[in-house]
Amino acid sequence: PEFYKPEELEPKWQKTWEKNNIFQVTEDPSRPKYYLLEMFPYPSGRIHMGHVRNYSIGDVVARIKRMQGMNVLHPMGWDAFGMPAENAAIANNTHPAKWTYENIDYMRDQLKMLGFSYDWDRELATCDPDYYRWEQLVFLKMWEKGLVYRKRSLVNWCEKCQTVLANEQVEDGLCWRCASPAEKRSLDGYFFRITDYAEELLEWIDKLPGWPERVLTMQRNWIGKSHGAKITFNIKDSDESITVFTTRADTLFGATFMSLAPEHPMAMDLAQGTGQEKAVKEFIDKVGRQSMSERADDKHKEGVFTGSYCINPMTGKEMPIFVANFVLMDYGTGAVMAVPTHDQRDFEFAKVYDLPLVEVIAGPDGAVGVENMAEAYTDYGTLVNSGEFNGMTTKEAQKAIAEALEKKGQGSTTINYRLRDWGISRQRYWGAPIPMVHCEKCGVVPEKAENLPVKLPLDAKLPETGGSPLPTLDSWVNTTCPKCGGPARRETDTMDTFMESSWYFARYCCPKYDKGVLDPEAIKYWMPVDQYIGGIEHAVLHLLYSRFFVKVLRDLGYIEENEPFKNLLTQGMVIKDGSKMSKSKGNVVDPDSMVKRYGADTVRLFSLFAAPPERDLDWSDKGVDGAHRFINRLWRLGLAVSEEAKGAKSFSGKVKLKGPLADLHAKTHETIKKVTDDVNNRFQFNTAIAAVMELVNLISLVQQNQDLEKDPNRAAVLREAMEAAVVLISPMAPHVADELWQRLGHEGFLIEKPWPEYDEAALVKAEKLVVVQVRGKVRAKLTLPSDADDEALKKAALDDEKVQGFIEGHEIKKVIVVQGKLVNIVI
Ligand code: ANZ
Ligand code: ZN
Repeated sequence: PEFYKPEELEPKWQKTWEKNNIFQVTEDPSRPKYYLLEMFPYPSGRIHMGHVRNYSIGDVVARIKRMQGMNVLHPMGWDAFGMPAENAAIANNTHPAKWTYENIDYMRDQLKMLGFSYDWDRELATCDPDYYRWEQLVFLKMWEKGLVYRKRSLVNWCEKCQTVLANEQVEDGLCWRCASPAEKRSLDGYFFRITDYAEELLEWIDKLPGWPERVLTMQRNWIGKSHGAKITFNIKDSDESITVFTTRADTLFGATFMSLAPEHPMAMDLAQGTGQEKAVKEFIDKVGRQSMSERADDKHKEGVFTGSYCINPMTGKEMPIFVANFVLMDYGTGAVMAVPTHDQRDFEFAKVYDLPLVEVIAGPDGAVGVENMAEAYTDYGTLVNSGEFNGMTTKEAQKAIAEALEKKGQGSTTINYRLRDWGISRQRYWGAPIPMVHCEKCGVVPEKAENLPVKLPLDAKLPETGGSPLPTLDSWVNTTCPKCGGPARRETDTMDTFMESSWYFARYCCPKYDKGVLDPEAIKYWMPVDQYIGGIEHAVLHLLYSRFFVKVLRDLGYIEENEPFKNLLTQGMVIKDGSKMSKSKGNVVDPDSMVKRYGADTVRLFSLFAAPPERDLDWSDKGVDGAHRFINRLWRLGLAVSEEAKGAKSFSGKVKLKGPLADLHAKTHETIKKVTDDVNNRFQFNTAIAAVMELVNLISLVQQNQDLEKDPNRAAVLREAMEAAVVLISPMAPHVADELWQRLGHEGFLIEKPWPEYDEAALVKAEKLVVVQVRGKVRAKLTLPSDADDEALKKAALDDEKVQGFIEGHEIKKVIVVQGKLVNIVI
């Protein structure tokens, strides 16, 4: 027998596919389009199993949609800017560009080795000036439109990575990349007005039925819309006032002090002349050194009295003003009216600093009395101790109190979002330059569009200490002002790399277009992405920025779509021995060595078979062996059938079959139906593969069944079943499938063949005649499915009306089934 040799046949087919350009696509208005996209990789050096899984899932969908008659766009490229390139460059004494492009070359070969059906003609790398020049143009257009602004702000700073981190890049107070504590710094930077789009981003969440609910919820929470009120408190013995944001205006009568963020602009002023100056200054400095996680931490709630008071607009009572570390400057107004009876943080704070408690909300059991309160009552209820508002519910009072304050000019209802504007400046080298210039005379001036791209200089040498070489690179910094022509300094910050990934999917539609950001025709044809596939870890960062960016591109006239991704599939992690594969855990399985050992088809098949896409996949060597055995079996059987059915055509379905051949014919069509159902939209590749495995088992049984050797339909039925198995498995294991297809006497590539259709008539089970005897006499003849087992036969016999007439009133002693054809009832 000829052995299955993936090391020979896989490279052979990959070359043939490439030579025939079968994965290349162009816009074709006569065919429905399908845009399938997997999240592009960072060129870190090597493909890992997470990629293999992500891209295997995508490849199956791409191939099936293509076979189902769609014009499928399936591109691949590289998210190529970013810090690891700088770190690797320093460590290996090389240049980030060299490191990046070498990695790309290596990883491209790896992807090709796995046989994915990418249109490599559309490959793009975001570090290529031909890519980022258009991003720079979009930036300039956004600047013109006022969607970018510059401001000095406290930013999250990672000392280790020497860079600013976006809020989204700080997780539990730690840098998302290196997990060291995030600090704060005051820096000038560029911000995108994503908050202008908060409401629209929120509204469209309800119009994305093809996204997992989990991701939508995370985005909803991230945008964090709160209905509440702004309330203004006058400062005692002063003309000034402080405004707070509260979601609980109904508790205003219980507000007994105020808390300001340490960064609040009035914090120091309020202390002037009160004797508290030193204490307040020391406290502010101390909090400035605390990490965000310490500040958010429940155990570290602390504050200091400013020495000043404000006046409660309802009770007229004085409220001491504190500075407290748990109040954040970038939420609401940076000031909080503290209600210790109904807010737990305020309650704990009041206990420490001995501040008054006034109960204003009674629960279902009535007011409890402040002396009995062990903790704040934070639920809604009925107002007490609140003057004219007593007896109102929380809801009623929120409205009534806001209205009363509005009359006095001291408040109004408002909406607050948790979402912050997107700071995109990075003090990094390996990123897209921000196309701005600083002129002493003209200030901050945008570069002229005709001067784009502002190319990142590749002759820069990275400082050993980390950080960017750009500020000290004179040839880069010294430039002329685009406005006045005088000497000026070039911006040395680069863009957040999340910018590149926020629109790459659009550029794939026209990667070589050189007349503008996007080719309107191509964009109109391909966008939106019909199916996007990637990791859940991008639920808010990348997926929210991309949604924002498409809305910006729309408002700039580059695109008509409102949303980038119609459907989203978030695949689970690849784990081994119970934890995510990672270098630190030492449980990494390298795709290269797996492909070398088993072939790409086995690796692909296993990663699709071992779990449904959204679940975590537990890597198991036994499982890989199993997948490999299955492919070997398919191979041997495929060759045997191709030999035996050489002259035969595939079964036409026109002749009535009997016995095992009828069963195999029915099974073939059942399998086509099941696989089609499983893969279409439900992406249940694991059960689809299991169904093909069952079909292959049955083919094997029939093929070995010598009783059938004389049946004239045998070869045709075997061929029909074998061809179905090969076609159905081809999206998962394309190399072996194309080879067997050829061995079965066909030309061409399966991806170019239509997806098989099942014959409804064939699904009707083959039948057999069963004879029922009672006391040795034939009493009934039953027609039953040919695969009915002994138990089913017994039951059918005993349930039969005629038979029941003969056994009624008798005790049944025994029921014997003979050779699956005869039921003998002994009474
Ligand atoms: C008074 C009050 C009484 C509050 C009460 C709550 C309960 P969400 O729902 O997340 O929007 N707050 C406002 N600005 C803050 C800031 N910069 N830092 C920390 N906390 C701040 O939360 C809104 C509530 O969070 C506001 O309502 C305010 O406390 C607090 F019984 O005001 B509340
Ligand atoms: Zn100038």
